[in-house]
Amino acid sequence: MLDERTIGRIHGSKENDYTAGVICAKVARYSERIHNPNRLVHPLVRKGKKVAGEGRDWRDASVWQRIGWDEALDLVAEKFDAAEARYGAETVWPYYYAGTMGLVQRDGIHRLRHAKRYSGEYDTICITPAWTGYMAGAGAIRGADPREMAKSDLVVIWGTNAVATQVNVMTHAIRARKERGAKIAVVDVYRTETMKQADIGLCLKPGTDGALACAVMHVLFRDGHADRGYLAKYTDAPAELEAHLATRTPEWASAITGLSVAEIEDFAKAVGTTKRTFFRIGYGFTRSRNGPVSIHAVLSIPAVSGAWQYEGGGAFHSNSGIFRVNKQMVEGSDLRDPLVRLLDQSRIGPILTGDPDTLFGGPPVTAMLIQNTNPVSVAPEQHKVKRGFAREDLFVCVHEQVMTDTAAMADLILPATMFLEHDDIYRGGGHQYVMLGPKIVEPPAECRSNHFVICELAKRLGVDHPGFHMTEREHIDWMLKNAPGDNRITLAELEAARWIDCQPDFRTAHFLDGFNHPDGRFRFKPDWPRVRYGNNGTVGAWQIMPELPDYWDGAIEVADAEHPFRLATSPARSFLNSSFNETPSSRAKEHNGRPEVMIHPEDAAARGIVHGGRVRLGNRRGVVTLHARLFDGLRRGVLVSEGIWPNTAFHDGNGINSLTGADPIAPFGGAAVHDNRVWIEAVPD
Ligand SMILES: Nc1nc2c(c(=O)[nH]1)N[C@H]1C(S)=C(S)[C@@H](COP(=O)(O)OP(=O)(O)OC[C@H]3O[C@@H](n4cnc5c(=O)[nH]c(N)nc54)[C@H](O)[C@@H]3O)O[C@H]1N2
Ligand SMILES: Nc1nc2c(c(=O)[nH]1)N[C@H]1C(S)=C(S)[C@@H](COP(=O)(O)OP(=O)(O)OC[C@H]3O[C@@H](n4cnc5c(=O)[nH]c(N)nc54)[C@H](O)[C@@H]3O)O[C@H]1N2
Ligand SMILES: [Mo]
Repeated sequence: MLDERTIGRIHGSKENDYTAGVICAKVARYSERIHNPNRLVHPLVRKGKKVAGEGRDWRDASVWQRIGWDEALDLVAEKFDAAEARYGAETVWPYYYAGTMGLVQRDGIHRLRHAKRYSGEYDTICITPAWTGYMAGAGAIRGADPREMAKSDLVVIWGTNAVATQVNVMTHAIRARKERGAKIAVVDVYRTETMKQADIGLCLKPGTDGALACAVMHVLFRDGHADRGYLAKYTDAPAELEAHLATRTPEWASAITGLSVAEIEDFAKAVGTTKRTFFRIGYGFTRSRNGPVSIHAVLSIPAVSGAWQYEGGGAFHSNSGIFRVNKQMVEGSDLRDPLVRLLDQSRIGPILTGDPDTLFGGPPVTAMLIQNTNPVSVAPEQHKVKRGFAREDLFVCVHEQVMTDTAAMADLILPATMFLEHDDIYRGGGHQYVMLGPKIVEPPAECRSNHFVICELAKRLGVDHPGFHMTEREHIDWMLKNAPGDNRITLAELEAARWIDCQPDFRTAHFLDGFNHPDGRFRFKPDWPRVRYGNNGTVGAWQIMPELPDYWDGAIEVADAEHPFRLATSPARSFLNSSFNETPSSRAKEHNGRPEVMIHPEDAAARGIVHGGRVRLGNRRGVVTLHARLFDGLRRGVLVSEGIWPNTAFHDGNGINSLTGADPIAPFGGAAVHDNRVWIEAVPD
């Protein structure tokens, strides 16, 4: 902190034994984001009609007009009440996501939603496919202590580009290599920065992870590396699994994944002969139409090898299941009416364009409040999303920090605080700490917190709840004091400790007293429709899902004659989804400061595509124009475009999600953003 309004460089704390002083490339440059001259600092109301691609400059007086906070909040209340009077409360859809992961600022929007019986949001865009598949096997979203990676002899980083998205994984994996000579294996669809650091790099065809996992298990059974004692004690159907895997040979998997038989055999041998094998399982490979099946297949490997029994062995995906905080007050969940519809977050395009399947027979959405998310950029089927936001009969209030693609389509913009300008509490995802994120500096000009907006709107909309009268700090204290179990603490105690370690003991974390199902057994045969995660009534296609771990080919978009390529839209190292893509130095660090698509040089040559040349990608959902980057670190027939760039960074204003689909992933929904078949062609400059 330089003065009460200015921060200096952000550092990681060396005293935190998970992050160990390491901070990611994005947040290290946070001062540039917080003190960005283009930051939104005043409420703004739109003057004229909504035109896609316009309104990106908040100083543009032909589009935006400054208004006071009171007037702005009155306007929201007036529009929401008018919409409700016409169509009923479910016509209002408060829409949010995890731009901030603080529990007060992120989740307070639900208090207003429940108090008013506005439409609910079924959150599917990120974790749903992964958690469904993980839950199906283990019955809980937790695993071995992530710090144990440092005590492993083989760290398998599967479907995550940890160097970019979760850099602290590398700290522990590399410690294991230095201190114990551990090997690092990486499974991805291209040679990422993470794979470049690996001893074993497995570059497979997108969506084929289930086949690799099955072949590994085939070899474990075949070569006597399956732990039969463990299987008998801890799993549901080992004999059926073994019989089923008889045909899932390395040759079979080689034809599907594109990996050689030797690569598969060697990897399986390493897993089979290394008791302390730690599977660090990411999200990337679950963003496919067979994602839940694939992650369940991967999670089945340590249940066959018995790696869970050893320190430094087992699996970890997310620790979200270990934290004990009580969100009832902040979310106002006591006011929730279970009969109110839940609209699917990922299907915002079909929803706003009136697809009856997505509205559950209820009214159209005609009013929205948006906090912490940028759907015009990040949501699939972008053409529909844009058409929806262009509707003149839809009133949209966007509460934002910077001028995003979504804010540019709003009727009203409210300026938001950043995380160093408000108090909040955070739970880890990749680690085991609950942390306090106190306010450090004063916000600029007229920026206000999410909590302020929600409480002020409640007043104007005539609803009440104790949560609307509490400060952020009172909410944090309440969440901690009313936590379930006997680990209750106070805000003062958290403040003194700075972070609280919630990691369960070794036996619990490694499921040595049983997996979290009634019979205590890991499920090789999931009861898909009854998996206890994410089922909000949109159960689909479970009847045709494989019964046992498998490669589910019928689900994904396999290439065809018209669309000979498979496209993954992987993360950029310097952006966090669409956050930071407005920060000049973050943009400059990504390739040539412009969106690009990586293509194998032989595929490029066959199509007259040159390095740096302009290309068009397309499918039935849309067309995107960007630049080619020739790269031999991916397979022929595969394309990778890193980062969610602003739509305006593309030649024709169509962002990468113009190509992705909003059809739900079975069984409980999700966005298959890495599962796209496309064509590609060179465009004359
Ligand atoms: N720098 C940066 N960090 C981030 C984010 C970001 O956008 N940028 N996003 C944050 C968020 S919200 C999340 S949820 C996490 C997500 O972080 P991750 O768990 O890393 O998930 P993804 O970013 O979706 O993709 C990870 C990798 O999966 C690969 N992949 C795609 N399809 C397949 C496949 O079929 N098989 C295999 N094996 N791999 C595949 C991609 O190429 C990519 O390298 O990261 C968080 N951290
Ligand atoms: N093609 C493709 N699409 C993807 C993905 C992909 O890998 N490929 N990844 C998907 C994933 S995993 C996710 S999680 C989603 C995420 O997508 P989003 O939830 O939209 O996340 P961001 O794009 O980072 O945008 C969050 C916004 O919240 C704002 N914000 C941050 N803090 C606050 C705050 O305290 N108050 C307010 N009012 N605003 C705040 C930021 O300025 C930012 O504009 O995108 C998904 N879309
Ligand atoms: Mo995410």
